[in-house]
Amino acid sequence: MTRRIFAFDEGADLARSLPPGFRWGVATAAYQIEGAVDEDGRGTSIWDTFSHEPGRTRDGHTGDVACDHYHRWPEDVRLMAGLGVHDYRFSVAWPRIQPTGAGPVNAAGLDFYDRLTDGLLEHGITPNPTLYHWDLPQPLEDRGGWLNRDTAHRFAEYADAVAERLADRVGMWMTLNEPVVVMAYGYAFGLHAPGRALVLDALPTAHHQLLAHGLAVGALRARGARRIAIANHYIPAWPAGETAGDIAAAEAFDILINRLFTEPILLGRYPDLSALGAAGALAAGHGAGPADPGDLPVVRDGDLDVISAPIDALGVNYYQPNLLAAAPEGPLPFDIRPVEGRPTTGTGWPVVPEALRDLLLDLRRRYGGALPPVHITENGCSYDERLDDADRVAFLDAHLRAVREAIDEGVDVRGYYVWSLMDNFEWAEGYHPRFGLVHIDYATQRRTPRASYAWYRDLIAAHRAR
Ligand code: IFM
Repeated sequence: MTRRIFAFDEGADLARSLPPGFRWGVATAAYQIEGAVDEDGRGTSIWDTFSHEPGRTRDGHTGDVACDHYHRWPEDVRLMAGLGVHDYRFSVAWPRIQPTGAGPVNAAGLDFYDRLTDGLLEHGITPNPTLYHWDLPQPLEDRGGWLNRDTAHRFAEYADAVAERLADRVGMWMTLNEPVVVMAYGYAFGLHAPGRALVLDALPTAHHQLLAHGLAVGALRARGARRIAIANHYIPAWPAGETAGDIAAAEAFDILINRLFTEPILLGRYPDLSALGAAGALAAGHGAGPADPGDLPVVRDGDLDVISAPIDALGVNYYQPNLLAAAPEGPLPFDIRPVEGRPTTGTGWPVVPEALRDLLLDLRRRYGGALPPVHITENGCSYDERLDDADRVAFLDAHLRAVREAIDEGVDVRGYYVWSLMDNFEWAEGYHPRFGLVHIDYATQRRTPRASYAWYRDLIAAHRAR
């Protein structure tokens, strides 16, 4: 018997209450679903390297085969068509397009995304690619990865190559997925590829990713891109208690995780990093990259103008809030504590839909007229339920209601993507967490829609019919 965490009513009233033009989608990412890591000239990415190193992922899982989407994409597109979604957010694997991260384009790699794009359009689904969802070509990492400013320029070149082929058919581009996770998990704490543990010395990776975003916006516009966004990860920061220390800890976390990747883009300036003890981290001599002389500042004249080039939408990925307590002795001024008293998902994450509403209201309050329309570019949950996933239905229903409340209070939210269409490779957790509307039997690659798939399909149909 599955436990329902919220009451829900099949979603009809929810569908009726969302604005008529609201767009429905599902999201995935290349390394998490494609497999075929050695096919058609694809180069090696940092996730190939990392997942093959002993002890890096749970049970040594890798993305070598994943959901075999590279071969089975027509079936996956049919599944999306069955849902009735308007939009599909997928990511393009940089190592398929430029196997070494620079230089000549691998036509076979582009051909794959070309076929996928046309296949989506034939089913009435708008292709919305993300250019970078964490699979950096390994040769670029060997030259410093996101610590190296040059990676931003290579990214713009890659963006240009993809846009040259696809820009006539793409609805909305997303430059980067969750640059904060790349900085924190990849370079500060070594939990993700490339496995560096630099703590605050990872901060230059924030600037270089933001610069890559800005340069890519220019490259995409030059190729006639219609709409451009970035998909940022937001974690509402809740103080663990009422002490000044806990409140300051939550503020420091908020700066590092949420504001650092939003303000340069929307306001053209960095938040004050002194609360992190990192006031000079983006100045001279802080890891501007192996190719750069160490006395050059990380942030150079004109960078913020590039980074703040106008975008058409802000992508918001939301999963859970964090509780922060003061940590006077630690390398960072906060400790992350568990949020108590809430139901949790299969990955143990607290289920807090109202934090999504509050986050959207905060974005509007904070950035006012500088906030472009918002798309919820990821929201979803992992549960162990095989097919009768009532908990996932309840989760999605509650989070969509929170989005609706934010819309009712005036936030311009235009669409929502469920993470994820199907179960997939959940990074360091391997295939254990299951986030899909569609269940994958990894032994046979059989796809089976869950109850949540039917619920989402009916919700979309009810909304489209209104
Ligand atoms: O699977 C990830 C995705 O790649 C990025 N956002 C969070 C998801 C769930 O952890």
